[in-house]
Amino acid sequence: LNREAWARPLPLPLRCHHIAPRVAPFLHNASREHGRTFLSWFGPNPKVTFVDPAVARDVLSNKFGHFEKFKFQGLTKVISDGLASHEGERWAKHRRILNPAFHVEKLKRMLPAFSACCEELISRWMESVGSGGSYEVDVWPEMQSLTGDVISRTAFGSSYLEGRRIFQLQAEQADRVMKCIQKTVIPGYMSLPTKNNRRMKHIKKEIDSILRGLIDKRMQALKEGESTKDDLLGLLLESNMRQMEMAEDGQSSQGLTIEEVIEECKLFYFAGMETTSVLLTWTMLLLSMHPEWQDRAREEILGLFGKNKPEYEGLNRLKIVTMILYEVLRLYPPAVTFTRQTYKQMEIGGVTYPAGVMIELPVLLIHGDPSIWGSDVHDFKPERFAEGISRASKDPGAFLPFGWGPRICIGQNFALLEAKMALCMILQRLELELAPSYTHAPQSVLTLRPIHGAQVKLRAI
Ligand code: MNH
Repeated sequence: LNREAWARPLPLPLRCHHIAPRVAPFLHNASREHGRTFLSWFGPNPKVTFVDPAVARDVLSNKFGHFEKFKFQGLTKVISDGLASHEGERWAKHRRILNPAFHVEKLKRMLPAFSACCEELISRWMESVGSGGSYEVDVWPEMQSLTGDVISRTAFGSSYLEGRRIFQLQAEQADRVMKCIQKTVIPGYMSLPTKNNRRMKHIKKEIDSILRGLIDKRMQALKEGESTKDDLLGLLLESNMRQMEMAEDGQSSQGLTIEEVIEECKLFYFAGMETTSVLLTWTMLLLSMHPEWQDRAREEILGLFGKNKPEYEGLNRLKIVTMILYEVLRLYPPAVTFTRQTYKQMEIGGVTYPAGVMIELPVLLIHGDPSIWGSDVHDFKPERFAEGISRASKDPGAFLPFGWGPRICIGQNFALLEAKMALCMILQRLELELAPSYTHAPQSVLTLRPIHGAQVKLRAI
């Protein structure tokens, strides 16, 4: 793993977004040399990579239950052992409990919280900009605190402070796991008493205790007669109470244990902050690099809302902004690759694979395949989404930023709505320009991040 080489900045000017050679050099080179399907080794595991949207959909749909998520001892589970890492009945039960938290009606009711969080951020920026001036800022940490604020308020009805602390700790966990990624493949490595592992244990304890504090507060409010909030934490706790009643009656468990509730909270803090913040960051960067699209987006936004607060119906009518977000998700998918493993012997494309083979589906390469998207595949061209996702390429199912099938991202509508709200409110009041200090250095550290920051110059309009 040559992390230094990965982090080397790409040269400006940036009209071309061919980032695979830097973000995933191994995958990029292997697919050039060996084609759409190739075998490699991931620690002791054989891994087959398919740069093929049809195979990707097939594997992700998991029609015959042959695939599981790849069990990489400890990697994602360190950060959270929730919905995203469960299988079978247990997964189905958790997904059933959590789905209602993202129902359209719920999303509509979250809008005031979305706009309040954006307003706070933008007012702060406006102060720094001053009248007629400009303000240079790394928008990446700013977007992290925005999405952290949003998930804290909407899913947990809590203050931003807890979210911020949890985020810091989870980011450190992610860094530490990534730094010893090769060692963590060794069975049992995570339980050795190394300095790193001791720090990891300590972080876990602190996160758990913050979450227990949040949960206790909510439980206390319930006991004092406050009605259940129907946010994510409310649903989780309701399910926990069901669990306890059932256990008293000696029935089999229908709800979640308190440990499971805590793991789900961790997952939603992480998923809710990390992915959407990088989406918003790349969008701000790309709009700075492509001012013609920034102008078109602003024109649409001002046409629909003027300088008023965006409302739900209007946000759903945004066309240009949606096309831009899709194009950003195509070129800079926050999750660059999906992994599964065969659970039973299994045939893919005429080849039989035994159980235990790791399957890799690199979305980044699928999104960057000229035979699907055309020879302008590496250009930023939101117009390809003008007729919707299914008409954007030769293969109507080649756009997979949120995955596919039963395990498709549960938060995709939440994320898109949040991103639309934020973009509208930003572009209503500010002009974006790439700062001279910006260096283009996308790197995949769990998600696709701008590793040297996202310095943007803001100007009041
Ligand atoms: Mn999200 C699963 C991408 C925002 C919560 N998410 C996935 C998967 C992808 C993904 C890809 C499926 C991975 C796989 O099949 O291996 N998620 C995104 C992107 C964004 C995003 C690109 C934003 C942009 N995700 C969010 C938000 C939340 C969230 C916001 C929560 C508030 N995602 C999840 C959860 C899962 C998931 C939970 C696991 C679902 C499951 O396994 O059933």
